[in-house]
Amino acid sequence: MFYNKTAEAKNDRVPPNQKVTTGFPVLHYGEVPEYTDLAAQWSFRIFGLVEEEVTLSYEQMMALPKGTTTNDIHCVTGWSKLDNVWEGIPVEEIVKLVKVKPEAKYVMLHAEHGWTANMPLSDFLTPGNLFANKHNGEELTPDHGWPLRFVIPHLYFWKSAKWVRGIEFLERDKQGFWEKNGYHMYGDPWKEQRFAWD
Ligand SMILES: Nc1nc2c(c(=O)[nH]1)N[C@H]1C(S)=C(S)[C@@H](COP(=O)(O)O)O[C@H]1N2
Ligand SMILES: [Mo]
Repeated sequence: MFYNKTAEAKNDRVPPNQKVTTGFPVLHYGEVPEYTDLAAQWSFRIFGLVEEEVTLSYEQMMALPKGTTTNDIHCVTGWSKLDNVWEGIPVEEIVKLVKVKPEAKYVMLHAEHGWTANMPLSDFLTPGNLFANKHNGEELTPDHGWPLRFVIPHLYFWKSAKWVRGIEFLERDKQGFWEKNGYHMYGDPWKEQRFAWD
């Protein structure tokens, strides 16, 4: 391969062919959801391969123990944003609420408007993943996923579902929204797993 290594490419915090930005680009398909009454319009469902499914209200969700995580965002379209601090509900606090069946090996995250993102169960359960309501000390803005978004630091940022509304446990991997549109099933930024054929 012949290409000029940029300053970023030599930096071990920035995966190949990514450029660091200091802004916070907004990227998604479809409309930003609007809520006027979260008690009436919002719930969070944990379902699929669980002994008993659970649905949480916004209030119940926010009453769960909180934690923080930091990440470097790597968007598949080529921008990276370093040193983000996220606050929210750690993945283990949510998974505690259900008994996941042993045959579950994958997770599908469900977001507003039917948007989805898939990942292996073991990646979903990685400590540091969380359901965030805050970024860098501020409540999320609607375009960045308010009231709640997932954050999975080790994969391309498209797996970090904004406006997340549910977790479905699955036996077999299934394509989520961007995966059906040609994105990679896994999405490791260090291996440049951008598209299905990468
Ligand atoms: N619900 C939903 N979540 C989504 C997306 C989307 O289209 N819908 N796009 C993903 C992509 S491709 C990226 S890069 C990030 C962008 O998050 P940001 O707008 O907060 O930067 O959200 C991810 N989560
Ligand atoms: Mo993205």
